[in-house]
Amino acid sequence: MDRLLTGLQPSGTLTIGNYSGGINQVLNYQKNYETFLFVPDMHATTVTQDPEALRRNIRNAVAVYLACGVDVNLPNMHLYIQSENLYHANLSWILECHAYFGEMSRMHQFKEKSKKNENFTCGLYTYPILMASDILLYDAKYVPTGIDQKQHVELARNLALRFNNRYKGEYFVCPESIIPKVGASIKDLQNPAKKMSKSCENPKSSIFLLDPENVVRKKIMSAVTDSEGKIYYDEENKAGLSNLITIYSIFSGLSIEQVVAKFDGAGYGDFKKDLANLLCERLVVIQDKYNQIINSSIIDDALDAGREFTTKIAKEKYEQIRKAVGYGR
Ligand code: ATP
Ligand code: LTN
Repeated sequence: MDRLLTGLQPSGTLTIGNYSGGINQVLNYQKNYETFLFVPDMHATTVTQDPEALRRNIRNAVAVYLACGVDVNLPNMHLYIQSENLYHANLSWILECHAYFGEMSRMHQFKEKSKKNENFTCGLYTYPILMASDILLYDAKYVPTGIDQKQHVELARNLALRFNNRYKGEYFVCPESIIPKVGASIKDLQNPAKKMSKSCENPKSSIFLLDPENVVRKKIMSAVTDSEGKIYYDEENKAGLSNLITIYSIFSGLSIEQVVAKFDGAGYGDFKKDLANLLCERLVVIQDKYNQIINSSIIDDALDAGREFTTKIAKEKYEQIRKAVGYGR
């Protein structure tokens, strides 16, 4: 089985964007790949976090993965927390010493996030290297994410190739992105020029997987569209409506064309009501499961097993790399 690896930052409650780019892909692939699914808590601290809230968000994220259908009973599923395995940070340092300042300065997400706060941290700058370490430690071949992470996976590829060339060996597997054809970037409901994000300040912009039904309905009904009143897909000229069509497609399993055909001749109001019903139906099931799981031992049992398994693999890889570089005696 090839290895597939992904993680979602516990920087807040997960959104339907995170579902589309991250969780839904894991659900589609989990039976056919050896899956490494983790909570990148060290990534979350690239911006300021309240420790109690961070701890809550970590557990909450794991419960949401499971509630969505991630199956920890599969023998090929490994679920773990990044900071519980010290090798992620250790390998990251070695990779930092092989990454160039110039290439790091070109990272889109850093450029965007550093604009928000003039006191941004060095961690925000080097975080894609930690992400490369997360991937390369486990020889992951495939990395499913939304489109916003594609450039970071590209960096991981470059670092793998550079390291292999420099130390003349097949030390790292060169990873590939898997980006979904539909839903690679779910947009902000109030400003469809931006991607939906869990840490966005305007709560009307994002739908969280744990939002109550009435809140979901309100957010969908107040989502920005256009004044044409005709339902069809056009990302450029009808970004708001096209985003809602995309969300419908993801949660119904229908293609974009099928969604457009289904609502041919309908008004925006009716389409939005239907979309809200669809989302609520799916989210209620996730939330029921979430409530059953959040205080159960399933979470810790899965995380303990995941930590034990992945630490062994990471240690082996790290020792090999450390030796190649010439560290120690
Ligand atoms: P933050 O607001 O803290 O930056 P985020 O909501 O942007 O967080 P991440 O934790 O950075 O999300 O992303 C987790 C996964 O979800 C990644 O694979 C990312 O590509 C995907 N993802 C995030 N936002 C979207 C989106 N709007 N549409 C599709 N995929 C997304
Ligand atoms: N940077 C990612 C989260 C992340 C990740 C990873 C995703 C950390 N390490 C390794 C895939 C593979 C983000 O979503 N912001």
